[in-house]
Amino acid sequence: MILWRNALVTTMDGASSWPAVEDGAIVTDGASIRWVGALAALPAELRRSVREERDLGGGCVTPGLVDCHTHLVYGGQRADEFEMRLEGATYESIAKAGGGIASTVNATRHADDDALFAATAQRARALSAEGVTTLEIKSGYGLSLEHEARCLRVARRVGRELPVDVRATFLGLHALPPEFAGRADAYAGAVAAMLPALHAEGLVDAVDAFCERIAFTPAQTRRVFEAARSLGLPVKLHAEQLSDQSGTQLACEFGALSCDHLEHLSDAGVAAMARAGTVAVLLPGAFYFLRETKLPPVAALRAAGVPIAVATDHNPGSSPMLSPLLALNMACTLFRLTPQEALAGMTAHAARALGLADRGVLRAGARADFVAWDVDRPNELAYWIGGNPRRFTVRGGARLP
Ligand code: DI6
Ligand code: FE
Repeated sequence: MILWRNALVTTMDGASSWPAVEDGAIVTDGASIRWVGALAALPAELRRSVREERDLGGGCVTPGLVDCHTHLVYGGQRADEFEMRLEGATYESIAKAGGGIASTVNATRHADDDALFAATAQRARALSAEGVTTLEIKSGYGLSLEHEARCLRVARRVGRELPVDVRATFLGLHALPPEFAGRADAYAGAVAAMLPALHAEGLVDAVDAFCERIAFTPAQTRRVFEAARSLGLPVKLHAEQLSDQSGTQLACEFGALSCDHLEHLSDAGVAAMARAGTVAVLLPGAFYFLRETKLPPVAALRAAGVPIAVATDHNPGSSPMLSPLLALNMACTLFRLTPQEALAGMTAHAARALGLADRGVLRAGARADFVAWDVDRPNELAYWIGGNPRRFTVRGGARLP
């Protein structure tokens, strides 16, 4: 067993865990946490089993960050589209004119496996450099069985070759590929039909869809969700981002792990989430980058007791964000989350949004994933704009180089 000592330890395990255990310590046993608390309260018997002591450096320790919503696998980038938007084009008008997601699909299909992996790994390294230890990665820029499988294999390879745990999400219902132009219903059927093979190859941990007027209808989404349910796969949804489609209520009918974006969420949608125990994933990067003005209903979500998560939504079109700490800051400045809520949103609640009960908090029995930060108080993680105070990361009980 290893005793990690000399830090303010913020466990994120319940509301009273904020801000921190002064002079805190963590005892790890292999990949798991055996004990967390104030060093002075460490039971003598446990102390005797400690073989090694490590210094956390006197700053703050938090759970490893969980980025529960990213679109990390894609070819190319969309800086030209950013320029076009600055000249007056809108995200929706670009998408309708065949740019937007479609241009990334083209670049992704033309990138070879190694190039796709290299680009994705570089982005994953940026997230991990700011303390991310668990990462969700969606497909959604392949849009055919062959290319969606390639994207999901790249996601799995990131999990094997980089020091992050990856959850892979199939987002086949992201945009209409050119070969299905004008045939969205047929494409929804084709996406549902892709699932068994992807699942059989072990490439899918969850199924997502983009339910929006510029994307897919609730009926098309339902078709894919039914295919997911028949395979026992959990679902989540890009819901009410640009308009209210009541996709949230549909997703909650399927017991969705999370509904994400939610700027246009209605009271009925909030109530459905509360009933289903679905996590609300807020994505301030996309709100910021698209210069949205309609805020997600944070007060209503809070009042209903819906757990709120925060993620980068990294993608080339609406959130080219590679900083989880900046997402925390934006969740506070733009959405008025408290720093405690923001950090819970990228730890405990983000883990729940991925269906992972063994992480996101520091407690006995949880995975020993934590970050030592060079800050005095945990609220600083949501305070600084830029700069990276990460000192080191411990993942599965081992300090990363
Ligand atoms: N919502 C988004 O904001 C991203 N995907 C989605 O479903 C945008 C993806 C892109 O523009 O490439
Ligand atoms: Fe997204």
